[in-house]
Amino acid sequence: MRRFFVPIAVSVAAAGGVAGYALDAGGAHPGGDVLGPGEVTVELGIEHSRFSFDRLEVRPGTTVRFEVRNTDPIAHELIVGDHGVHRRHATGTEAFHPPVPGELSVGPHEAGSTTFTFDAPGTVVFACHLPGHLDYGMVGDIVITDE
Ligand SMILES: [Cu+2]
Repeated sequence: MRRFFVPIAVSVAAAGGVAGYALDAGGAHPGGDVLGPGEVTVELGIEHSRFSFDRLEVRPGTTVRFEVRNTDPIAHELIVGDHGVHRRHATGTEAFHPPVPGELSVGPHEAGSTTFTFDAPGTVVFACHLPGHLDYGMVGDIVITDE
């Protein structure tokens, strides 16, 4: 039996060189598209303590603006970065992360955005480090392609 991942809502708006991608629940990125380079906007939903996707592919030199919408009645966060960043947050006590690129706290039923630039090919992890959330599955990969 074959399984298909169908993004529920994918919209691409090319205006001034900025592409907007809306991703919805289902765990897939839109049709295997590789985003970038340049500035792109990605909608990242959080529902039932899950991110709306767990993998994103971008080209080197892509600045992603993550529009995070938390529809849960509890707080979450988005932390994007290398292993050192995640190690620090896994044991850290910072309550809020608005000012650092790639780090965002979102309260219950709140939305926010943060921007992160992906330059070198490789894999960058994004996760929520509130207690228990990563183990529950709030983690994913952003793959920077080698092209
Ligand atoms: Cu969380």
